[in-house]
Amino acid sequence: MECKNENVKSWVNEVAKKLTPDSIVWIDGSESENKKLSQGLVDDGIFIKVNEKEYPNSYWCVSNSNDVARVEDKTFICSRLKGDAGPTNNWVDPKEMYTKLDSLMAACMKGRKMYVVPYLMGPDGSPFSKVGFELTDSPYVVVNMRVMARIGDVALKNLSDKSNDFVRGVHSVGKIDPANRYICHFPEDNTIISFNSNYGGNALQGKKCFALRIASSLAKKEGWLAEHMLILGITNPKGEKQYVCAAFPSACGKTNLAMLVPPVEYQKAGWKVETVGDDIAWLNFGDDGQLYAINPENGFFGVAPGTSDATNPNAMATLRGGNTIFTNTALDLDTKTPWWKGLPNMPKKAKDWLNNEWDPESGTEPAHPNSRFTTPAAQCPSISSEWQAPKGVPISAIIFGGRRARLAPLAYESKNWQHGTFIGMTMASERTAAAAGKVGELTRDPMAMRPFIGYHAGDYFKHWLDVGKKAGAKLPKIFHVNWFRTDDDGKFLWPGFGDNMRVLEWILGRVDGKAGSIDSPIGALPRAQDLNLKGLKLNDSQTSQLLSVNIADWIEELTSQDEFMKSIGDKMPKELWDEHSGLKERLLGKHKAADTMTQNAAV
Ligand code: OXD
Ligand code: MN
Repeated sequence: MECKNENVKSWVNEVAKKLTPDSIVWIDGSESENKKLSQGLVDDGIFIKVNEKEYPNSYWCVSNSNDVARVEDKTFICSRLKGDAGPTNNWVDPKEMYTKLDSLMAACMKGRKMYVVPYLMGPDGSPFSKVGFELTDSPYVVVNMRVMARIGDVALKNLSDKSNDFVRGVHSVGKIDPANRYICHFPEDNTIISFNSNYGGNALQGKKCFALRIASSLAKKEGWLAEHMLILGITNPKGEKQYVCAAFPSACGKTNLAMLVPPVEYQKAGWKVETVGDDIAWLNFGDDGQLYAINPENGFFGVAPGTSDATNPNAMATLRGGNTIFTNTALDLDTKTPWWKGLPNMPKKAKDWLNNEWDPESGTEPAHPNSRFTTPAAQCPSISSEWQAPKGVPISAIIFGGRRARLAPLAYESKNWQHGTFIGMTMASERTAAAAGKVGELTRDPMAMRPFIGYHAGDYFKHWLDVGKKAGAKLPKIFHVNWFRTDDDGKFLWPGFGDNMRVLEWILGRVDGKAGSIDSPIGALPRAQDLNLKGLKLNDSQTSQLLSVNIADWIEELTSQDEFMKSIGDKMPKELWDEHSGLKERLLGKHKAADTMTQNAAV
């Protein structure tokens, strides 16, 4: 299909004049084109085809040691006013950044092909889907974009010939020079330019750059929400199906929750869990006043370490469906299969993630901690029949979560949308050994969106409050969960994984008005009798610790919340300061009553 849109064609020519590629290749998204590009990567020594029986039509990719993750210090929101980018973003004046990039990127595609990748974020034919174009000199980006977005003809079909409503994206791997790496967003021009990185989160522009940063800014203007949330469908034994969205910072088990396998007793009783999305949700109001979510993506760019048949069989089955690209993993040379930490059978003979021969005696890890797979969502055994529904799926509950060893109870419910927004805004997680920095240190990550809010965070919180004020809105209930509470010996109290189903059941019970709870200063908590704990080996003390609020700890938490809220400045909405004061009053009231612990009444 030929692109007939003159706005697109003239922009492509303009970019080509500056970057001077040898040729321009329009991507159609076909199978034959994909084969040719993948074979080209094999011929160049960048891809190795892996074991066809284990992972059909799949490739292992050689990595670059300086290009393995998103680079927040090199990520910019270039709005005309600095105040529109706010305190959580790096900012440079757009004119200055365009000039800098023009000079840095001049003729950077000389000797290379420039691929024009038309892509669609969201299901074909959905009124909520949006079109983007990524002009890239990286065939790796093209084949990954084909998995993560709907590319080629389908995107052109969703853009009318005269439309100027598309995201303009330019990407060049340059020399993969970290000193001149830039991931730039120009929200007022719907433009993304990324240079000198080939890593997914920086280079596959449909994902974080468009579907979160640019989309969050569009969503504010247009009255919807673009969020870093998984989407899950849950069917109860009566056959009633409900959907929830959930936001978690990294290393909190988001992919596992998106592909949750319920405990056997739940399966026998008729419960069913389905995946709609694992990372991003676009939420729009339907005519009935409910929020409907679409997953703008077409695949999973999943974190491999810790993924195995034991922890996430649905993810493993998706990979075994084939058509997968493995990045930053090791390659077991005996089996010709990718390997990462958490898989059984440590390789005896392997290439490490940088394509070096790995010495099993060396004590080094052959796979990078940020090993990734890019795999088609349609292959996931738990994928929902509704995952491409053009109108999206109606959302009954929004769940925020974090990793808090002591503070947050297993689950609690907000009083209303404003209080729920406050709970999302104060989300935080403790650092694990997997990331650089001090273990246990608290990172504030509002709505799990801190690196992805494409404008001023204070305006983003205000937008959440405004969404809640929409006339006729039938809003989802908002909850907070914490799977990571530990006992005094540092052992996890909650089994997690499939057993998180028990908490989901309580959440849906609260939505339906059928499950009980007890009030606490932070929100409504489940009591032991409100949760199905059958079959779990929890003693009374463990249950009590999971389902209680330690007033003294929460009073300490207020100080850290206060610090974060002040860092947002004058744009922190008054309503959220009111919520903060309300929480303080409730906690101090309890404290004065010498009641240091709001205990689960049943224990
Ligand atoms: C991701 C991320 O890759 O959140 O999804 O960093
Ligand atoms: Mn993510």
